[in-house]
Amino acid sequence: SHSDVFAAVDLGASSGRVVVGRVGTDELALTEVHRFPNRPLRLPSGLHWDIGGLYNGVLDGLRAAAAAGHAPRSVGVDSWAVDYGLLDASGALLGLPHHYRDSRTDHTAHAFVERVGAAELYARNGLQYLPFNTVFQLAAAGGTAQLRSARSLLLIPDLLGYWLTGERGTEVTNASTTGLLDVATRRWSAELAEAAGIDVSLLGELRSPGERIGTLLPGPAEHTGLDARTEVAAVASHDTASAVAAVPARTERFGYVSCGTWSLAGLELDAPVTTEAARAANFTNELGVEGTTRFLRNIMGLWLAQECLRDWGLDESAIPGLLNEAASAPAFAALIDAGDPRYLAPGGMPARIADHLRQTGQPVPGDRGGLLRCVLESLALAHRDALRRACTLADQDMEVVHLVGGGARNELLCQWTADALGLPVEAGPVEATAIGNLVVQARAALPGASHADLRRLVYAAERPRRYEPTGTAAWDAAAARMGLE
Ligand code: LFR
Repeated sequence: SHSDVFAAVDLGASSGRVVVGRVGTDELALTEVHRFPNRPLRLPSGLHWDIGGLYNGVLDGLRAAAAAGHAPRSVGVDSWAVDYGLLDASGALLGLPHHYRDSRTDHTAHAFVERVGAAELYARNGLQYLPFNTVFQLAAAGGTAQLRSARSLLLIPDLLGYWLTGERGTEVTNASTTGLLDVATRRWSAELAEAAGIDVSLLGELRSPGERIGTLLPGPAEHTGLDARTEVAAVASHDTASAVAAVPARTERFGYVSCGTWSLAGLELDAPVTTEAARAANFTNELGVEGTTRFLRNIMGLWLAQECLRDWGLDESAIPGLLNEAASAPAFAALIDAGDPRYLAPGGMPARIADHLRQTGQPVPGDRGGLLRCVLESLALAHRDALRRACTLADQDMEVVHLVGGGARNELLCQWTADALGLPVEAGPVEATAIGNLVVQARAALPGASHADLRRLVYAAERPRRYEPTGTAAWDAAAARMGLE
């Protein structure tokens, strides 16, 4: 038996981490060597990512790995999707990347869809409508000095990969979230680029998960203390693609919810589904590892709860107490549509939820536990709706749901998702994204290992916790009340 060490850089909306993993034929052992906050910048020009701070966090994490004696064979970077930096002809970054929750696409995204036609757009890119898709961000940036001077566009993980290695390119799972990739050919679409008002040459050469990007530049090698021959590898650089790659499924008939700041709920398919019904239900066809399609829908996720906590001035230590209060609050007293883009922007979340409840003639919970219960029940209902619709649209069935990511720690959400669906939920791993990042790197070093083998490896190392459904009747009634499946 053979094993190797790899490093995963996993950037999330509120924190980044560097995880070292030893992966072998029957071994998967993780060590988190560094975790750092990701604090967005609110500036007069809008909401941005502190990309310099993130890059320093990456370097610090790799240095921590080297200092602890790890010598990773390669490093892989994943992050959230759609956001990008623009480079000028010399390779210099033109301004801070915008945050996908920035409001500048609020009006332009719809206008773009009207101009191109929703059906035409879906037939071309197969993506659900989300106002922040890269294609809409670029349309909103039309006429800016930055876009005029730009000679290349790099998605966040590819930008960091460029700083680490000097090599440019675009990893394809993340490219599939831009709205600029042709869903049929899986190449950049010149028509979509033109519609967005950019030259297709701005978009980098595509690379696949598992491909080599390059070796560390002298600067990063020196700063981190890693060997200059350390490779940077393309992984499934869209965090959700990495998370789905790590789903510890033992059957092909599974649904998944990658549950953290967002809940991404859907199926892994061999081919995209771009029917009119799929478009009307706002399902997306993003790319996964091994040429698979991630047929899923975005649901607001734990963002709803995180933003309530922030508004109340509470930190993570308040969560267990609040969850206890939620567990004893009245059931199904108030429900919201957890897929509604009205919850996209930061700020004032409890008041926005209360407004929504009043508008729909529902009582507003009188305490925090009640509001949290409203959020979690609404999320469980949204998971049910998305997964049931995905099965209908793709003509598949499902016998188990894998819930991975930070949400797997939330016992109420896992149990309620099982109850709502009337299916067992297997919860975990919490660090699915980092694990997916690592196993994709390891794949090259484990000849003959199939994707199913890697999933079994994850299952053995991080045995999920199983939640059996305890009765769906009340959930059927709640779903009917909300007009959901
Ligand atoms: C999850 C995620 C989602 C994507 C959203 C914005 O972290 O990557 O898949 O829709 O963030 O990029």
